[in-house]
Amino acid sequence: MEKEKIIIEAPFENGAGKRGASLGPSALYHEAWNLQAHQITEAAWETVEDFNDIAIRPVHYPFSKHIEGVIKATKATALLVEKTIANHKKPIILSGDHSNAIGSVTGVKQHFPNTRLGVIWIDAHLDLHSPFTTPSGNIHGMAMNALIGDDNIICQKNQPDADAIKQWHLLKSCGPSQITPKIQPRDLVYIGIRDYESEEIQLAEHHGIKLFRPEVVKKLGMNAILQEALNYLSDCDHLYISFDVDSMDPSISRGTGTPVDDGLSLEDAALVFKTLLNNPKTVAFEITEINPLLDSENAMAKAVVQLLDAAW
Ligand SMILES: [Mn+2]
Repeated sequence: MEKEKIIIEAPFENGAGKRGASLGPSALYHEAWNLQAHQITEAAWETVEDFNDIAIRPVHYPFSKHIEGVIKATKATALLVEKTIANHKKPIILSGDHSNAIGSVTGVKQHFPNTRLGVIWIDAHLDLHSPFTTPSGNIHGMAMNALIGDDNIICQKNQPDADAIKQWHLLKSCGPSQITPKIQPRDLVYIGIRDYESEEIQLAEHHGIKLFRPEVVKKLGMNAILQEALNYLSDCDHLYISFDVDSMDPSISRGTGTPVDDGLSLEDAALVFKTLLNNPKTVAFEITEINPLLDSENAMAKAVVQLLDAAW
């Protein structure tokens, strides 16, 4: 029998450079209500405490901005995700920015510390920067790096101070049993990648990480790509799926912090949801980076409601 789905709102957004992603989950709820997507509105919704800092104040760590908040949000999200899985439910995490994935994956690892966890990361970006390589200091671009736990010192450009490095190590080892790394690079598959810095792709190539760019998806078809990804991860006991809406083409909507041209189509995204949401190995499914402040007519949230409702 399929597990009951629980929606977890994780509103942290200070991992992004722009404001507004914390409103993504409520924008989605609003559209689910408008479109009478009852499976979504009638599901149980739980909310992680809001650790966003809305005050304009000096940034303590220029290469890991708002990491204090990221750590708090990571711990709180991990607890709720862990509890949900322990209750035999399947969490659908609607998160603000992509740094929340650190918390969700931490929660999954807390519950299954000794099993092999695979990740399918559908995104325009690799999110493989570390404080040592980041050009922006925004932690949403470091989420996967924190999970595989490779600082990429070979490509070091920045000189974070000792305190910043300590905070970064705290983030990577978050969770009561401080498991790090959370993910092995061989257990990771990217889909939709098309925008990254050289330090990130060097790290991905160094670890031989499997990745599918949109041209390949177009050529072989999303069905074949998803089957190949599942096949590649067939030795993993569980799967964590992270769907960043910027994996899709900006023609679908611009309602996200960092839209990138030539992305996945809505049909491709529908196949991702249909194939992976109810896959028996999927223990948690995250949807992230919906930013209604950057949108018009809430188009991105509408599109995501349709994707989620059709696959539910
Ligand atoms: Mn991302």
